[in-house]
Amino acid sequence: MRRTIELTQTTLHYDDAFLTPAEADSLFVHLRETVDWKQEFSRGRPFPRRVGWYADPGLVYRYSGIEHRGEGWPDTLLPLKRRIDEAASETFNSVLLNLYRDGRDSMGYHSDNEPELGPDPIIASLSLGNERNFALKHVETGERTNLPLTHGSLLVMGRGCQIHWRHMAPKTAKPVGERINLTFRRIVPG
Ligand SMILES: O=C(O)CCC(=O)C(=O)O
Ligand SMILES: [Mn+2]
Repeated sequence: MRRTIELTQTTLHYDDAFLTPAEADSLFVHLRETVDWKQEFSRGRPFPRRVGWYADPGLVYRYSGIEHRGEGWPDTLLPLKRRIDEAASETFNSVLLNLYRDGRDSMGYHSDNEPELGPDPIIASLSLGNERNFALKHVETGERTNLPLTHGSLLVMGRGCQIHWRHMAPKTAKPVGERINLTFRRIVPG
């Protein structure tokens, strides 16, 4: 079911059945096996997750001192990207993939506000595998909200979200299996 979540200064769109269970299962297995999952570091410390990245050829994306260069899309991801473009009314040209191996893997509070994304990007987030909580906190008011992201779901963070909110994927003490998250982004070329 698709629902719209109105928050202070932004809107989220969440579809818990964006992919069928069978599509989600096979995409999880495919990505787990084919992505070149990398361990990245920030200031010598390993990020608690593994990372992959695809983008249109020639695009460059930098965060936390790391640089990614686009070399095109694998055949399996291009049709999916087009479906997500349509759902989010955006033309994405890159995707960051995160592999959370267990409940100790996580991502801390941040906004996706790198300059190459332009001033107010739309970000679409596809989740596969184990359900994990997604937490948001308003930058100015400190309001908080939580959303469990389930297998095959699509969350679209609308305009304003990267300006007024930060988000995270917290650690959990629960025994959870692997999760893969894909965030589709539009890098403004040039
Ligand atoms: O894993 C998630 O749900 C969030 C990922 C995220 O925020 C990011 O890759 O920037
Ligand atoms: Mn993010």
